[in-house]
Amino acid sequence: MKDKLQQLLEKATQALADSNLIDEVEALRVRFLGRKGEITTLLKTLGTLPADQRPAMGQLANEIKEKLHNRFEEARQKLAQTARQQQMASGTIDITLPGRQQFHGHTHPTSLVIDDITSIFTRMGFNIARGPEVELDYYNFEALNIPKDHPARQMQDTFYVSEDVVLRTHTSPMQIRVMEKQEPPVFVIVPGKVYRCDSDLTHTPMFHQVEGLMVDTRITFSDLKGVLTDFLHLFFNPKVKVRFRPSYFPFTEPSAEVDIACVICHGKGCRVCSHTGWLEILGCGMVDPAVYKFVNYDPEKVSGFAFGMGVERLAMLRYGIDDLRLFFGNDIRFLQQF
Ligand code: 2U9
Repeated sequence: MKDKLQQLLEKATQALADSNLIDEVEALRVRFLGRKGEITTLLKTLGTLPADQRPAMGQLANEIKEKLHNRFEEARQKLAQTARQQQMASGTIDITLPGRQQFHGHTHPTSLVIDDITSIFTRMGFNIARGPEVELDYYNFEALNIPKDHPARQMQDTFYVSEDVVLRTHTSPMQIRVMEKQEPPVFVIVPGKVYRCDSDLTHTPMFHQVEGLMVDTRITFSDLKGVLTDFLHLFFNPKVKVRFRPSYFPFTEPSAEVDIACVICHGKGCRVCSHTGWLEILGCGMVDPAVYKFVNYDPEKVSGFAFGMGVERLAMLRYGIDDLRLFFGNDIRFLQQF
């Protein structure tokens, strides 16, 4: 066995000397030292030797294995170093090449506008509330004074999850949830995603809204006009003309829509304002007393106003974006501009 071990050592050393590729060295290591390698196989017969010879032979075998292991490692390192040197000398690594460019993310214009709106209202003293996008019919419609036969509930507008669960069509259900939990005064704004079964050039099935609610004793329509006029002056510019037009919503009475003088033509009339000189910006009104009944507020004691606005529309007017689809394309060339 001693002779066989010596022969294997010599055979392996010779083979190693003849190979000058890393892969060859690895193959040799497996051939001699691997689990089924020649030396390993020989050592398995150690048990057949007379007991008094086994310790000395075991020791010799270990010495030879270690010696070989070191030789393989040495050869591998030497070849790796030579390969590296050759690669550097042949210039395949160009250390003057600029590194890969890092792409930074950009805040989406929708988020920028939501941040701006919420910042204006929080500075006025409003709190921010967020809530579920999958809502009970009760919170999305019933408690907002939208009865079962109201047009806003028809299938073409609402994504129904089941008979009494919907994707919220506005963020208003969250204001109901806030009032259920809290006594007046309530100063809250609710930004978030809303869903409507509607899709064309100017409508997407999901869009963003910011809605607001101010309820306390003695809140009047003057408060509504003051807060919303201040908001529009802060969001667009301090000089922009604002007008209130009567309107109708099931959850507010009286209701109004608010226009600003067209930011493109400044009232002269253009394509963006359909030649009216005005742009519709938000809807609002005094909360209908019927709504207070659902949250156990006493309409004789409290009053308040609510408003809602579409974020994408505001972002289009602020940044002069003329195609709604750009908001949902995730094109980095578009997003990088904000
Ligand atoms: C409660 C009571 C009343 C929220 C309101 C509007 C008017 C409105 C639209 C603007 C453009 C929706 O995104 S849009 O299509 N919203 O016109 N929203 S009043 O009224 C409320 C909300 C909650 C409890």
